[in-house]
Amino acid sequence: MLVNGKWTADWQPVQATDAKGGFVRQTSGFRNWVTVDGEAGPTGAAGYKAEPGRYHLYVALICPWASRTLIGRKLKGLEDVISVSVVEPALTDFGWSFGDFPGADRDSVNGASYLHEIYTKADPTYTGRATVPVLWDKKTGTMVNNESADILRMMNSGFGNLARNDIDLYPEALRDEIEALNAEIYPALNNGVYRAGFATTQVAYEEAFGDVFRMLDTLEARLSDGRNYLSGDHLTEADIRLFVTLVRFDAAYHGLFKCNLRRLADYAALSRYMLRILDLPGVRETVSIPHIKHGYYSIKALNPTRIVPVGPDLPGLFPVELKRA
Ligand SMILES: N[C@@H](CCC(=O)N[C@@H](CS)C(=O)NCC(=O)O)C(=O)O
Repeated sequence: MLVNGKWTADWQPVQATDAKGGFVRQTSGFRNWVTVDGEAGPTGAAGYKAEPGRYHLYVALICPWASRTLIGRKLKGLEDVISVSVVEPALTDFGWSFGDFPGADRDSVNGASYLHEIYTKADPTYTGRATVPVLWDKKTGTMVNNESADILRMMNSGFGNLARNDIDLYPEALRDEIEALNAEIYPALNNGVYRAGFATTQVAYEEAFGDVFRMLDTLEARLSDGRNYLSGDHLTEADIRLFVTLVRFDAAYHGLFKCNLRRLADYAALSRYMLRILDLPGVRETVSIPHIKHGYYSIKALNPTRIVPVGPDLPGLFPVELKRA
């Protein structure tokens, strides 16, 4: 991580832990908003007006939080408005890097080798982890926001007529329900799998494991009444936030993070729901199982040999055939 703008050598993938050995995720440091007129958003300062070609998104395809924003960009038709750079799937000792892994990019905007350089360009004394996603302003040469929940919301409504407005991921009438879903699904499932994977005590692991599967059971029951999405027939941000975890579940969380009571494939309604969202226009292009597997299985603390598993076979998502001997 960065301490006063300097990269520290004792980088730890397991991040911070609480008194019980549970994983604690860092809060985001840049919270400005892109708005139609450049006024300040719910947090942060004014000055980030929606303009075509002005903003750039730094993402990792392994990362579920970054993937929320990639999906938002596709669904809202913002591909020509916001450019993207994809980092290498494996976290290095210097954090996220730019390189030549298939599907990864070099940094065409700032010419950086590592993502932390982008953070210190925005704030030379930055202290914190250099996380993705990052929304970057090419005009003023600084970071607008590094919190995926904010970025997804500003993609939904901050770009005015530059975005498709026939899709509303945060409709007024569903806001209370969306907030309630997010408040349940984030700690128990989106972050729950990380709490299981990065737990440093048996107690913390088992607590997270229980949260993950109780939440999956609850969601399976909710989706078993024939509805297409969490709130019925209207796709919302809550669906995107759930999807990014489901699509990684069998490839990464079931094995590496020891969330192995059941596979996503064992949940019929959740599996259909995941494939339904995967098939929405543009969404499949945001999902890379090779990045996801290489990324997660390169976490040395959890997988010292860094061997990437060949399976599982994921029909409709990433079919794997056994090679002939
Ligand atoms: N609050 C952030 C969390 C993002 C986050 O934790 N990203 C991870 C990848 S999934 C990261 O970049 N980790 C690098 C590190 O911790 O050094 C968000 O939702 O945008």
